[in-house]
Amino acid sequence: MGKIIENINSPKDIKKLSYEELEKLSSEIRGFLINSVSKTGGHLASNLGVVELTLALHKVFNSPEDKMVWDVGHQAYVHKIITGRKDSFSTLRQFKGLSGFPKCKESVHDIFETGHSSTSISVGLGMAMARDVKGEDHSVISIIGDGALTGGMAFEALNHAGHSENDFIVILNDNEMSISENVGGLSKYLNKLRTDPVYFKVKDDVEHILSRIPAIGKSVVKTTQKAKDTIKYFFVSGMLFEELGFTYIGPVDGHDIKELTEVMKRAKKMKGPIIIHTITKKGKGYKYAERHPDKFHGIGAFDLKTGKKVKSSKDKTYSQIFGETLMEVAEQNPKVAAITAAMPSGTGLTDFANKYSKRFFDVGIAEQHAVTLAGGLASSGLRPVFAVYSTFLQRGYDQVLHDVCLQNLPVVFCIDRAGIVGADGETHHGVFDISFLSNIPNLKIAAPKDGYELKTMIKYAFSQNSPIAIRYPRGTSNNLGMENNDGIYKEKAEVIEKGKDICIIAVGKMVGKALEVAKMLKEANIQSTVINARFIKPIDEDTIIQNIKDIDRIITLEDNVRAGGFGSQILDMLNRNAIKEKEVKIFAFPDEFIEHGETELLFKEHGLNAEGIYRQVIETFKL
Ligand SMILES: Cc1ncc(C[n+]2csc(CCOP(=O)(O)OP(=O)(O)O)c2C)c(N)n1
Repeated sequence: MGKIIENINSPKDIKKLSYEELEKLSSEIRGFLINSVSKTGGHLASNLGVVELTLALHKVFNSPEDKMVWDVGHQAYVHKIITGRKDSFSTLRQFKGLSGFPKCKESVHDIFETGHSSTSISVGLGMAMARDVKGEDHSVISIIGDGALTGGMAFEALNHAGHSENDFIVILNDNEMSISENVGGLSKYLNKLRTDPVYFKVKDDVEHILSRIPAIGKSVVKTTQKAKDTIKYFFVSGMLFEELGFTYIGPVDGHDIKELTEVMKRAKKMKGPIIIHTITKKGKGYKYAERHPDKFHGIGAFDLKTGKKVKSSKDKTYSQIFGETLMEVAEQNPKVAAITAAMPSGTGLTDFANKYSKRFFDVGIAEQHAVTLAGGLASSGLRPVFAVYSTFLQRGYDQVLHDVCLQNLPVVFCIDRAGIVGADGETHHGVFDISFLSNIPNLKIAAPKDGYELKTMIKYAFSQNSPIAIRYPRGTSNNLGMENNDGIYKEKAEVIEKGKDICIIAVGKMVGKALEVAKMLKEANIQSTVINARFIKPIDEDTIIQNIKDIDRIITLEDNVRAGGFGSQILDMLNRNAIKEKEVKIFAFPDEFIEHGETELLFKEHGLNAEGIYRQVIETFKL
């Protein structure tokens, strides 16, 4: 017998299948996912956990008329497989290939774009409200994980939705995991719902339940006894979601397609906001992912048989260097505390969390809270560092400004994954932080050219008594071999090479590229001055002005967008200092969202690789 998956090209193909066939399809999809992601890399564990859930959704609801909104969107692979994209999976997360997140341009079944967490309830409620304003008739279902539910936006939306009259379904996919183990009071509460027998008690108030089901309500109430047998999920008075105004259904076994389907069918007919609490296992069906769901949350290509990563570099990542340096700093200073928003391992904080558990705070996916918490800690004499990916700090912008910088509090922001991040794409590139942080008074911003410099910058940061951000990229640190970093404590730029024809001023990772460009120029008999800015704020004006005095051509290199970036600040510096008659060319990412793909490829695509920069320098300056 052929495989069922081979004939699945649209949600219509799911509807015809029996429960037994759907179960068989679930295991085929798991096989497909494991095999495919082992080659391309991707978010494996989360997707293995939602196979039955996604099949049940597409069996009961009619996408795209009914709207399915995936939170974060990293778990939408099964949805992609079912909605006609199975054959593109070999291109997953590659340049011009299938995105790892919902993308409207890919399919009519992807109805809202995501990548950052905790947005789905707001989006879904908005869609339900729009439907009702327009007098349309369809379902809206938001699918949110227990990790994503720790985000403030999700609470704000629950609070609003619970008191709206709109029919709207939230499916809570509870696997007890964020990337790492989930944290917080809500997580404990969900655990109680899952395991405490009190909550399993069948409430006698069947009439109440049934009255919420229009059309069939009254007649079924008459056969209460029968209904008691068929309706297994009941409202528990006094429980959180009910108090908020939701009808709670659960907990439901998220791997039992029949059970899921029945519950969804019922929810589809019910009025008002409904929350279905499903219990799933992250990584289900692949033993390595079940054992280490955190490692298989997002993984590069791996060996199917051993579960081991195919590419593993011996060089240290910037995150590791951050983690190690923080251990040194924390050992000497008991006031140093570390905060993460659900990313302890990604940001390099695992050792700190183990050794200094009292001064380590995982706040859940709550970047806004994390920043203000840091403000509170700092105002009370601790020395907090918030280690966060650049893209997720976007969530905490006002908090950085209002709760930290306004009061000049000594919070260290270690901004990981700054610049281009590669396969996660548009929603994850950290190409805005220079722009959105540079305009905040009191905040200093530094960017190391390599891992060695990062180490010194972290130590310098803790010697300051004001807020400071250090931005560094994803991946391994390319130690450039210049190990005299004394200038960092004086906030000085570093002049690496001196030449008369052109001055290259670069920040962070781009210093490596500046050196490559300088080498290529030298081969063409063009001599470069190369300056590693080190500080984006305050810019070391003295060093830069001194070194551009006799050079007419300047280029700036950054892995940030052009608007409000480092280059525009150099122009501003020239303007403020009334320095005229210099020809300046800014190399930065354009005013557009950068798609997904391998990092170096994206640099090349935007003319920001060494060859591209060299070529444009020759053209621009007619050298
Ligand atoms: C604002 C924001 N912060 C952090 C992340 C990184 N992140 C991606 S998925 C995830 C965990 C999500 O957990 P959950 O919602 O339970 O989904 P699961 O993967 O367990 O299915 C985190 C922290 C993010 N996407 N968005």
